[in-house]
Amino acid sequence: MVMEQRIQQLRQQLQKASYAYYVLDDPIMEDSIYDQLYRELDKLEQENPPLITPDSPTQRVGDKPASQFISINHNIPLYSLENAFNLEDLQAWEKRWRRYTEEENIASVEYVCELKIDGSAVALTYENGLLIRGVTRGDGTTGEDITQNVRTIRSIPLKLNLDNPPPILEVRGEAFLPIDEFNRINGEREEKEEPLFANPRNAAAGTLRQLDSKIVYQRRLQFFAYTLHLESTEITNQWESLNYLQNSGFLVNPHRKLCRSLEEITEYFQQWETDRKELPYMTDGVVVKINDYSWQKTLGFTQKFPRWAIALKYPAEEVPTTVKDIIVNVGRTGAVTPMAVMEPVHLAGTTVQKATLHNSDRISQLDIRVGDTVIIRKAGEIIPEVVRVLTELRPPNSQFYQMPNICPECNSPLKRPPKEAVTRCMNLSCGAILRGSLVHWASRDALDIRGLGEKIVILLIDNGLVDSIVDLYNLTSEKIAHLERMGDKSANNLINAIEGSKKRPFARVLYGLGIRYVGSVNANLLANNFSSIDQLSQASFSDLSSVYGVGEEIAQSIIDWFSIEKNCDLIQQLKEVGLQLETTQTKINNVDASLTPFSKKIFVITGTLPTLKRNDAKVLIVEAGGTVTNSVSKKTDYLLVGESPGSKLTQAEKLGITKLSEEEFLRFLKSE
Ligand code: 1X8
Repeated sequence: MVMEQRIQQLRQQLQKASYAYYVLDDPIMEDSIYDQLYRELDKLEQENPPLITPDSPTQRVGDKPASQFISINHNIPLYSLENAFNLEDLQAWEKRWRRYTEEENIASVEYVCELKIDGSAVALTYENGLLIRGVTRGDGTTGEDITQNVRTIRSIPLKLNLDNPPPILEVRGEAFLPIDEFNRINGEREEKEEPLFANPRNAAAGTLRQLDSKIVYQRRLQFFAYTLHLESTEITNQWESLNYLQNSGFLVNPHRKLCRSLEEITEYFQQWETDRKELPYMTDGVVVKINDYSWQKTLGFTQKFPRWAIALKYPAEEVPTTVKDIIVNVGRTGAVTPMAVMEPVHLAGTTVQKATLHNSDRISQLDIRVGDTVIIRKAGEIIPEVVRVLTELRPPNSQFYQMPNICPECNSPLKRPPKEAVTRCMNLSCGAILRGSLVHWASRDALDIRGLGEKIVILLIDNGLVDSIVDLYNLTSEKIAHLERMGDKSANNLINAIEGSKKRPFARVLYGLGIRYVGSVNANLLANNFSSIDQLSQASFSDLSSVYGVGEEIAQSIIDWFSIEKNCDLIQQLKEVGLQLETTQTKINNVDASLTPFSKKIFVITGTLPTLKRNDAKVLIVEAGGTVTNSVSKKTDYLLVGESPGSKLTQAEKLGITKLSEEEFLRFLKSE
């Protein structure tokens, strides 16, 4: 074969394989074969430099680093999008654009919904089908020429896959780093003790502005195309333009949807609120565009935004802020938790100013200091945590933080048991432990004493009225009515609420005691298996750990708890004031738990239940004599399925396990 032909053939084969791999995500060639063909092409080209063309697969990496980037004016500005945070914002947007149009017959408007990729916007220009330029968004009017770098992105075609390419075609899209790739890069940087990137978006933006395209090539950026600018075409709407981009060889996000109403948009938005967590790249919202180009033209732009599009954002789950102070909090178990006090920021729908640092190991790992800029994240539902310190922004002369070695509450020495991560105050009379124990005792899932929150607990302790849980039951309205912000009415209500707590079943009391590892589910398990506190206190390690669901750790913790005299005294006193310390049979509508349909049944829960919190569902199951486990196996009897179920559903279906919706589950519970 003539050499020129072989070169052509190699290029085509490599191009096709690369497209299959990076765009279609459906490889057609072994890596080793690709490498072999690539080397052959590279060699032929090196031997015949005049035959090298810019669209050759070997030409993705430039041979020398740029010394600087050149500013380029965008032919068409890159607008940013107006943000909406909820349905009302979306409705307001719709009202606004409708007012802009004269036509009456706009009932049949179409919207295109696309995922909003959390990356860096890039504009690409193709001349006669060849990529000639890539420019950053910059300020929207002027950006930087990063052509060398965008050429390294394998999902950007160097040559369009069109038979008759237009003289000029402009594409906008988002360059981004897949989460895996981001982690890999940060892992390497950590090893080399280089500063870490705060998130994939910063990493992508930083990478695009790398002067050395070899480094960019190693960082495997990707690109989703989402806007097409093309003169004189048959394309009349956004939906068609996305398909055109896809056919031209671009990676276009597959999760797009044509919607005909705000309800459909809301549904798409809500679906992706959970599903986006499974995506291999970061998204921060949904972009809604009016489909029809003629409508877009009619509506035009404001100073800043297109009127025909809006970004519906998901609440931020990771945000930066600065550390004003580092304090320690002593919990009801004596566990000392270091906390960062920060400049208040908006995070996942609330304003936060404290974040947990977990323990002293974590502090050393983070090397967090007062004055640092940090990234915080909502962990689960409750307290945010510090994920990362941006050491490159650290002010000079900052001090390494060391955990105190005496309790900030009671000045007794703190201890860290050899194998544990947690530092503890060992003083059982520590004020923080008393305060925490009382708040926990009164909490909803425990004795549910309405009106007894942290503030009132502190008030009672400070006034010398309460020094133990049992003291609550010796309070009278007369003793408390004179306290600050109290008054006769609140005093009476509180006393009644405390009195009412005597009716709570044994399992709740057990949970309220705050024994380590005895959460509400375990408390129910224990109460179902040991009919009184006396039985429980006398149970041996093997009695305890043989209860299904009670592990050795829990068993040991219970034994330890009862070995403390003060705790046994407390139980005695609680009995005397009239709390329920034995099972009056755990009953659901007066049925013995061992006879309910769920007795001894093993449940797994998946997805979000429409009304019940997951923990409430667990308690209901356990109260009915069942057990809840985390993973589906042959032993599982029922799968309780909520919205957006995970892989557990697939697994359960494979094993033929009975599925229950929340409604069916509740009906079942009631019917027996
Ligand atoms: C920004 C983004 C858009 C899209 C996805 N991700 C983004 N970050 C999209 O349209 N699919 S549009 C856009 C903009 O116009 N500023």
